[in-house]
Amino acid sequence: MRLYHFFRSSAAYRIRIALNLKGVEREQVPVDLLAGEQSLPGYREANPQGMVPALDIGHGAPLTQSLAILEYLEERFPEPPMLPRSAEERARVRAMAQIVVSDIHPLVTLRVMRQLSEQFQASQAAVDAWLRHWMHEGFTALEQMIGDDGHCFGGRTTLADVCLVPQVVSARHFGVPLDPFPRVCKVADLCGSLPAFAMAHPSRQPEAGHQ
Ligand SMILES: N[C@@H](CCC(=O)N[C@@H](CS)C(=O)NCC(=O)O)C(=O)O
Repeated sequence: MRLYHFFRSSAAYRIRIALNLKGVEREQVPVDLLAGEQSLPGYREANPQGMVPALDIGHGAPLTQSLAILEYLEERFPEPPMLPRSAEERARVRAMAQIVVSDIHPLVTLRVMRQLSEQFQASQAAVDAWLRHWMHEGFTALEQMIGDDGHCFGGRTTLADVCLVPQVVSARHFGVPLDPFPRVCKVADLCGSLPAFAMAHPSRQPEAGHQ
């Protein structure tokens, strides 16, 4: 498999974690988002949306959309599972994952920040406030939903942890205040220290030293 990623992309970080959890070997191909490589025609063949991640599975077009890729990995490599057994529990875990994937992350991506400043002349302070607002909204809901045992659900690693940890790492990178979210931080610290998560951290990617 070949993973197109950017070391600081939280969407790609989710896939690095899942591949590590499942013990899947892959080649990682960096796509420099700050240099605009995601928009080059060659890369759009891998991901027509011009985003990372994309996962080349050796046939057909590469898979895109991190949640679809995570579900694919779960189905293709069932052990260890990232989803609980019952339909109800799976729905609860997916709901938490989607707060991150669907409701926080799309509002705080690079292209949205750029659009705010370039098309709407938002100041850096305004863009920062926007980012803090949407992260705060999502983390407020998650703080209420997750347990206080260092995992989002059921005391074991799930898809929700795989999605939440990168978002907290991103929040810390951007200096978003996290004091109101002790449970969220506990998940980030406990899960983040597990080998599969730690090896996927942006600072552990080869490109990290060059940026
Ligand atoms: N919904 C997509 C979002 C992917 C996404 O937004 N990726 C970001 C990096 S975290 C990206 O490629 N951004 C490029 C840009 O904003 O120009 C997914 O989950 O895969």
